[in-house]
Amino acid sequence: MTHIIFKNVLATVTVFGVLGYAGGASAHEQYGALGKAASATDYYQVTCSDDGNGPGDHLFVQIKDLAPVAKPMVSILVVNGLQAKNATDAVDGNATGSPGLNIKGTTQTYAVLVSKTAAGAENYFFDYHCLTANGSHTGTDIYPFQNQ
Ligand SMILES: [Ca+2]
Repeated sequence: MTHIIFKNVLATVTVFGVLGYAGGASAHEQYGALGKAASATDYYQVTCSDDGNGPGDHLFVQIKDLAPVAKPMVSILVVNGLQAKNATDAVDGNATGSPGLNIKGTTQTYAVLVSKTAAGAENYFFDYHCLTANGSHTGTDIYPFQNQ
């Protein structure tokens, strides 16, 4: 069982890697770990900029709960200005991530927080992409603020 799950995680990582390469853009993929405390929260800032494709209009994110398969469910929360959106990966250790989130920005700076529902260490992966109004990829940078 563990072997099968591990293979699924590897397959997923491979698919993301191929897509990132085919897109020709630098990888906008973040791996992280949350510690045992139920309150553990990782906090990133993502900034969008015009890299020649146009100014950022919205941020796309999607999170995946990676092995170990454990009780906590992992969620991602994105805040921009006065709005916030949240998504949770409902099934740990499978090939499917959370629903994708699109957050329209009133500024070019997004707070991205990863948390979980219970005590127990967890690993996760999320991808994040600044997109223009017509959906083109544009300048995207990430800064880790807090790693718990
Ligand atoms: Ca999953």
